[in-house]
Amino acid sequence: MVEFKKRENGFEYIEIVNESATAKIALQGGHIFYYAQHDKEPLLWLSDESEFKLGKAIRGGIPVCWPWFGMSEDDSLPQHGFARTSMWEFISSKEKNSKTTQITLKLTHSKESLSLWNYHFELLLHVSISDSLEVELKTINLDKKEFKLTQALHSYFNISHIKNVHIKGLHVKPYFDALTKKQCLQDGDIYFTKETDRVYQEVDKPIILVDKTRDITIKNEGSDSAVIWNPWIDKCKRMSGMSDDAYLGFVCIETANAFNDFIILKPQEFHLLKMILLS
Ligand code: TA6
Repeated sequence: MVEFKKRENGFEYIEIVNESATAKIALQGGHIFYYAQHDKEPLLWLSDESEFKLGKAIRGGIPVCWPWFGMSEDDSLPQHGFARTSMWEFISSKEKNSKTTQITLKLTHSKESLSLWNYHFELLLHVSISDSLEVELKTINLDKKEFKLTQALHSYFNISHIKNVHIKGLHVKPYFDALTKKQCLQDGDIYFTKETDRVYQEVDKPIILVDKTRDITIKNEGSDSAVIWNPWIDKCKRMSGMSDDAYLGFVCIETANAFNDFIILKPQEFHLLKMILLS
């Protein structure tokens, strides 16, 4: 079943229910903000203070950070780009079988986007909802000049408690610590005891979020970098759309092309960033 719905304030989203799972995708941002297999806890964390307001990114789910990750060279531009606050166009839905539904949304250049980033483009989001969640972001350069792209599927994962989790799969990977501004090398698994904001490079195998109650496996394609983030106590209090104790309930593991894992697309070239979530 695929239904077009609106929240009380008119915020539009698509609800998908099949034999495997339920998912919800907002037209603003092409933003998957809910995914849960039936009789399981939601895979994605969603803030109970998220406003679902036009022009403001939903806090939680999978924000699409595009066409730049983090701050642009021009720091007057919005952090993490403009895709996550733009209205996307619904293109198609296909119920492949009773357990799998495929949804496609599109964002393309506009007067507004050209004023922020002067390139013609097409951005396609392909989402496959089954007993896994597959998300593919296809960037096509429709311009006459090449452009540089950084991006991330900024996934917020729902956890039992921050003290119960650790991350496997990044041992001996180099990372930039955004807090100390230092280049470091990961030693062993990642545990959370303070604010953590790191961009890992040379990512070449699945990342596993180990929780008391389940493991979540993140498989990436078209990406050599991954961001690991938890705001911890003080930053959480400063974050919009988050309660003071929100840091206890989520970890961000972001499938990215960030920092020196940037992409250069020549005219008519395309890039595929793909993430498969299994739990
Ligand atoms: O991906 C980590 C990060 O860059 C953090 O530094 C923090 O800013 C987070 O993204 C959330 O950013 P947002 O713009 O969604 O508030």
